[in-house]
Amino acid sequence: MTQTTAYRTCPLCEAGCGLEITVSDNRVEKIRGDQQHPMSKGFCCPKGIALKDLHEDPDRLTSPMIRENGRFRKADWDEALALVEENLTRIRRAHGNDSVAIYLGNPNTHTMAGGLFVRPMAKAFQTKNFYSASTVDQMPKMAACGWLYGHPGRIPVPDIDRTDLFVVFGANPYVSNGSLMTAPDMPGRVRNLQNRGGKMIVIDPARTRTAEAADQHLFIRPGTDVYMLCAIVNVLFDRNMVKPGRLSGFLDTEDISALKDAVSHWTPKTAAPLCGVTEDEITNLALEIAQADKCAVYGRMGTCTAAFGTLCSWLIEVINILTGNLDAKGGTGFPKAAHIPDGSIAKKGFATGRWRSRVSNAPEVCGELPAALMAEEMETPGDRQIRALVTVAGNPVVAVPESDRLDAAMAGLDFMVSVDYYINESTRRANVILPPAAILSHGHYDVFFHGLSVRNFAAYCPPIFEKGAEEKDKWEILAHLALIGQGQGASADPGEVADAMVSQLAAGVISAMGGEQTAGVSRDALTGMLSGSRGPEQVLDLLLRIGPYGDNFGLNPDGLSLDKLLASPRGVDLGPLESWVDRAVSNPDGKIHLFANVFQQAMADLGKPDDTDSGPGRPLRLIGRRHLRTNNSWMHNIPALSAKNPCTLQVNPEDAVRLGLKDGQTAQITSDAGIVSAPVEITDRVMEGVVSLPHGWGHDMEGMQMQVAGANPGVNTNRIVPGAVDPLSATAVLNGIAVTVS
Ligand SMILES: Nc1nc2c(c(=O)[nH]1)N[C@H]1C(S)=C(S)[C@@H](COP(=O)(O)OP(=O)(O)OC[C@H]3O[C@@H](n4cnc5c(=O)[nH]c(N)nc54)[C@H](O)[C@@H]3O)O[C@H]1N2
Ligand SMILES: Nc1nc2c(c(=O)[nH]1)N[C@H]1C(S)=C(S)[C@@H](COP(=O)(O)OP(=O)(O)OC[C@H]3O[C@@H](n4cnc5c(=O)[nH]c(N)nc54)[C@H](O)[C@@H]3O)O[C@H]1N2
Ligand code: SF4
Ligand SMILES: [Mo]
Repeated sequence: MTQTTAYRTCPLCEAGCGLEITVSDNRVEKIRGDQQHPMSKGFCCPKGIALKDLHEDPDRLTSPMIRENGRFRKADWDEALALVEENLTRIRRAHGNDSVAIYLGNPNTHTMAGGLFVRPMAKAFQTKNFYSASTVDQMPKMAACGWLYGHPGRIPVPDIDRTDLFVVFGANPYVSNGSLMTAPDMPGRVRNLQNRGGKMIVIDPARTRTAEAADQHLFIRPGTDVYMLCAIVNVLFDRNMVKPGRLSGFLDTEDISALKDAVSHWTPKTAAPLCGVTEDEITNLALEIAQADKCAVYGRMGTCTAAFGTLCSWLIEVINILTGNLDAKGGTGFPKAAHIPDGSIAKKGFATGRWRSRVSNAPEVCGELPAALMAEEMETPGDRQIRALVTVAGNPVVAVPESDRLDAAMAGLDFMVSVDYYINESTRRANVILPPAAILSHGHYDVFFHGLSVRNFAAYCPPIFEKGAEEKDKWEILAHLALIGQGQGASADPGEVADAMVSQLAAGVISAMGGEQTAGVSRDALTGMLSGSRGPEQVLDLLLRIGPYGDNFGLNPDGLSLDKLLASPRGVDLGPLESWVDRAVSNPDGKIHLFANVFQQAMADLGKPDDTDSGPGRPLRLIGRRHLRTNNSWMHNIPALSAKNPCTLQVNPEDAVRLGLKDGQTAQITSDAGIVSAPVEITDRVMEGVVSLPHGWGHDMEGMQMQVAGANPGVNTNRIVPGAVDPLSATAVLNGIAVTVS
């Protein structure tokens, strides 16, 4: 028996823990946290361990599937890809590019192929009907940072390891393991913070595990963070505690005074009754933030996907800026990813609404239209109507509001192709499913999350298993789709897409060096120097070598390259966050745009406190929650993860008495969008007036082939989430939904 040990970044969530994987006879024997991993130091969660079960899941597809007469049958790649080509080409010819929609799911961000090859695929189809999980997730943060710092990818992360005060609005990193913040082992990191005399304060309508570990927890009424954040800014001005320090040079004084005016009527006194907290609690929070030597204010799903998501995300940045904590040690900082060359972000500034959705006229944001409005674009006849759908690593029927409506609209499509491992709620609607080779059979580098890490870090893990002769890597599938979109056909060589990327990048490098003559190297010579296999490895090698830590093709011999990363299988620690705001900010004038016009308008629209209903008799507010053993919708097929994982409606004891609900009873939850039922769990973990139901459930739909998940289906909360979107970021409001419970 041959036994080997492989080191690998867990690709399931943003923490990116280092795993130590023991392999015997071409099978995973054991997975555990890698004690010597520079970032996670042995930490991992049950999902990481379950990668073995995922790899071996009998329901995971290993060959393409074609649906005929309502049933799926196995097919070979040639047949499946030819069918995709025939249909997508036919539909585009007849109805134009926008008739084919693309929806990208969350796991794209966790694969190298998703990070590098989605773009050529999307470009090839030239469709304005481009959607992703971002508009049910982090788009508000991207838009806010886009307007502030000039680029939606310039997202500051908390310098959690060096801060004194960590303020968390609407996030539960003890369970989610952190988002827009790669920081494995949050419990350990927070313990270190507390041991060095620091504090964590959590603002959340639920007493989550993060809230429980905090030094202070404030219950807040869902959807009202915007008022509390305005009031905090107000206190900073009122008490003369606006001290941006060295950031002053990047700020416009007119912006600062306009901001002061805009928050003038949002005092702790006016905000407190709306938020369900006391005036003193808001004032004290503002004072603590201002007085802390080093403070990081952070917000996630509970601020992004509740009412006013973009305003909240912007206000959080504003607080970090006004207190001088942005780009400061122990505050928040811009990570520096090893594969993103310093000058590669054009200083063009940020804009949205370059095109609009056809039916509701919602703006494009970062090239995307709101996923919450996909159904109406499918249903409504006319020019640009969606007639075909390509999904890649996504489960929109579960992830997106108004699920029943979307499911019905998808059933009416002319054609659908899904790149996915499972026949689930969404892919059951596909005509063709193209499954990538297993996760452990492709190379991994965190294209997105190295740019969101609380320490600069880089790791590349080569495939552990060779993929089968009949399998395709996800990048190959995306490249095939790109070639189909470009009109080159299903049988064209996917490697050409990779070669074209490498060649284009090389041309860019040479032109940045003043052209072939000055650089003294041709494009072919440069690409001839690359190591790694044809495909993502070569692309990565090139990016690493010209990146901020790169070897610059020999000019900086100690620098990074693919070979360097291969020689350090646990990854390379590149040090704590640096201060580089002068280069990170990508607005054309080099400044931080503290109070962009869109926010001036949005603040004016926010109205005055007395415009808002704060009276009694307000409806119950529905929020979501995550569980350590879930990963959105798709890991419930793993027996070890699905067991202790309840899809219940949490109800506060006071509300339960008022509504006459008993623990374990089935309750009916009604919103403007629909009705669902779930068992009641009475708990004071949710504040009075709030009920909580997790998302990612509802695995009892006809035609699915996920046996374990189907045995414990739960209910899909998005069936009762209305399709409302935040106008600034086209992002759905998933939390704070008005409901009645009986
Ligand atoms: N175990 C596990 N981990 C995951 C995932 C998973 O499904 N399971 N999903 C991954 C993904 S895709 C993401 S995006 C991240 C998300 O990571 P997080 O944002 O950290 O996770 P959530 O549990 O959604 O936390 C949102 C919190 O906001 C609170 N909240 C709801 N409404 C409001 C409000 O109006 N105001 C405030 N202040 N709080 C509110 C909720 O009670 C909840 O505690 O997690 C990732 N990690
Ligand atoms: N009500 C409510 N709704 C929510 C949320 C919420 O908090 N509340 N959270 C939202 C958030 S943050 C997110 S990110 C979305 C998630 O929304 P989605 O990304 O659309 O859904 P997932 O459940 O993550 O499904 C991922 C799919 O990708 C497949 N898959 C996994 N790995 C791979 C891979 O490597 N390659 C390919 N091709 N396929 C793969 C899985 O089989 C699964 O079908 O849900 C959103 N929806
Ligand atoms: S915390 Fe996230 S990255 Fe770490 S083992 Fe669990 S799922 Fe994987
Ligand atoms: Mo997400």
